[in-house]
Amino acid sequence: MTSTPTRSTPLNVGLIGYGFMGAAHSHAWRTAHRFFDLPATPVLHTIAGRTESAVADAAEQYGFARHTTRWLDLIEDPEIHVIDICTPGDTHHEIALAALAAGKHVLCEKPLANSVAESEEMARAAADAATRGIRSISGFSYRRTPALAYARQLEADGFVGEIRQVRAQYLQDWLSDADAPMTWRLDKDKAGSGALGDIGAHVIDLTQWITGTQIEQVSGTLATVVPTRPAAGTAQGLGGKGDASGERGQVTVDDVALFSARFTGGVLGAFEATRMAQGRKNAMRVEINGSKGSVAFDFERMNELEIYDATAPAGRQGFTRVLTTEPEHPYAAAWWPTGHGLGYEHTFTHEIADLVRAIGEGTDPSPSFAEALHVQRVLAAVEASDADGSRWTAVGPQHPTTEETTA
Ligand code: SOE
Repeated sequence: MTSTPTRSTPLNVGLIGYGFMGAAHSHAWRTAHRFFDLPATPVLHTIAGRTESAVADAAEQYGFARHTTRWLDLIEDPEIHVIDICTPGDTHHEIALAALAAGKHVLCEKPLANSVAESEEMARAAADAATRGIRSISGFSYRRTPALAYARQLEADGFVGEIRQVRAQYLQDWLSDADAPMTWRLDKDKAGSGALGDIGAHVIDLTQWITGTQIEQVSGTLATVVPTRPAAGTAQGLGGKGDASGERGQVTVDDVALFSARFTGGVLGAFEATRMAQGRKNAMRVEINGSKGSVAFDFERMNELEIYDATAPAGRQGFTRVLTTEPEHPYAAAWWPTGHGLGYEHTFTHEIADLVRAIGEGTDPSPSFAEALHVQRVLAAVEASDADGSRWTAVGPQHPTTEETTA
């Protein structure tokens, strides 16, 4: 897009990958401009995927006008303005560099890549592209959960006071069954790491974002609870059935990650990421304790934020359950009357609305690739700490914080 975009300006989207994230992002690209006043209208231009029959079905199901099995077609297509990367982490680096070099805006799913070195190169390329008006954002979509965006506002407004402690868990159970089959998320070459990078990355990003500080040191332990699994049969992203061969593949990533973190200023955080928490389906939990109060969130109750005001009269102190569906809460005014909650898919719609707005306004959206690079550094430090007997391990250089833009 060259001229100043207007609501009717088409923003042609090329999406790569048709799994769980491809579905969630496609829904968001179809929906964002219908609920938010945006400077352009996303157009589902082309979807790319490895298997002709599967990507043809996805194009039909998701609403893309075209499909291809060659992702470079999207990079080479002058009509496409945005590349949305919804593939496993081992492909992010190559696709993002090619897209940025071709002058395409980029949305890249998390984690940014499978290594610090790849992430550093992506962050450099994104910073350079930004000087040419090319926008990039990393897909830590949970920041756009109204309750979590509200928690960040409360923290920024001083509600919790001086931060005393951070506590974060991301609990899933889809791999508790030892016969749940192999998928790409269990292959280090594809995924980079297991629960640590897939779901631990979310709570690393969220706690840094909400507190406005960064993790400087970690001490971590990783475990692979189920070392082999039935070879992938119909296995998709988060489940499916193994094939009937009886073959079992080697799991090369962690099932459980536990780590302590020291934030800027010495605040300690306790982190847990696991796919073994039988009964916890998507319990992503963050609690920030401060000198004046606390905020606590559980994604399984995603329309609620628990707040504790330690400055309230002693007789009236206690956790309050705030239903974050009021017009005053971030993003909520775009949707339904008070009390009518939102879902997981809304976080992606908010993320894409903010990206489209940033492209139209010529600003850099957050989280940037630089912020995502710091998450990658934390992941690598946890792995290094685990390999070194869980010693405290320095994370490495900090990134310049960027102001959050929310709708
Ligand atoms: C699988 O653990 C997964 O799909 C993650 O990859 C997503 O980032 C998270 O939003 C839901 O769970």
